[in-house]
Amino acid sequence: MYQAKRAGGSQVWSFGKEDALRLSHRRRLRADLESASAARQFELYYQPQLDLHTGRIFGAEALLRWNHPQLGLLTPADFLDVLLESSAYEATGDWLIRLAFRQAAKWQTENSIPFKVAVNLSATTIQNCDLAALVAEAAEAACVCPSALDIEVTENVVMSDFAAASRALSEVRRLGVTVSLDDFGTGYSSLAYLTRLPVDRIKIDKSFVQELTAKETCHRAHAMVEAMVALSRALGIRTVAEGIETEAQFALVKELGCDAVQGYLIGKPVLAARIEPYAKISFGTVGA
Ligand code: G
Ligand code: MN
Repeated sequence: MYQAKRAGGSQVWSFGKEDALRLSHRRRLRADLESASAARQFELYYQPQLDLHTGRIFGAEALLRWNHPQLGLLTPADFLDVLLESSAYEATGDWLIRLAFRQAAKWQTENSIPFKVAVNLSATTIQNCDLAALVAEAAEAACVCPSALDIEVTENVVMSDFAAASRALSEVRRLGVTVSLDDFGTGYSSLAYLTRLPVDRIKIDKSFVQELTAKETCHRAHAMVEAMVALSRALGIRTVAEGIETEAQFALVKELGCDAVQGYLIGKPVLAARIEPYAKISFGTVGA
């Protein structure tokens, strides 16, 4: 029934072998999630973010991974829908925010430079808790300034309750936290809300970056990225290009005026211990 509804409604869906497999896989993940946090199977991987004006790594995005004992390392794409329905503690913004601040504090102290950690928050976290109180308390506990945190939200998260999301995000921005709009251009992308939303950066989705270097789509993607950069600049918002995998993509987004980049070319998501050297090096030569 749900499958038929998802397909637009007013139609018939016959339940087959594949549906049974999909459902039993979901049921298994849901059951395994119950013990995953107690067993400390959740981990944060960090992917470096490079400032194109200074050539320095200024921070990293924290990405959730589930180290499943039988299925191996799972990314949110494999389990996020199940996780959002469950009460697994690690998935909550609370755990993410505290860990991000502790990690940022550690990097800042070791390297004596400002270093930001970005976290991806769900609609539930933004709407159902006192985000500003949580952020203030977690920053203090980690002995670090709230500005060490960047909160990434998708357009869909914002649009699910625009008023609640913009209120919560305005409050944390007053503390010094920055806000990034993730996967920009793939969700609702209403230009009207962009002017009203309290954001500091937009993250240009990796699909646009990939299209920049594909023959059939490069002209269209070029125009899209150029327009996103121009619009952001006019609104005082910075741009981060995601999913940079090649030198050609790096050169193009730099030429188009993006402020920062993230992607496999700069660095893959890695465990905290393996990202430490990034904080010390300058990327003046990448794409030069
Ligand atoms: O939704 P968001 O853009 O935050 O998704 C980040 C995901 O994209 C992560 O799971 C990460 O592993 C993946 N990712 C990061 N850099 C690259 C890249 O250069 N290319 C591709 N294809 N995926 C990437
Ligand atoms: Mn993100």
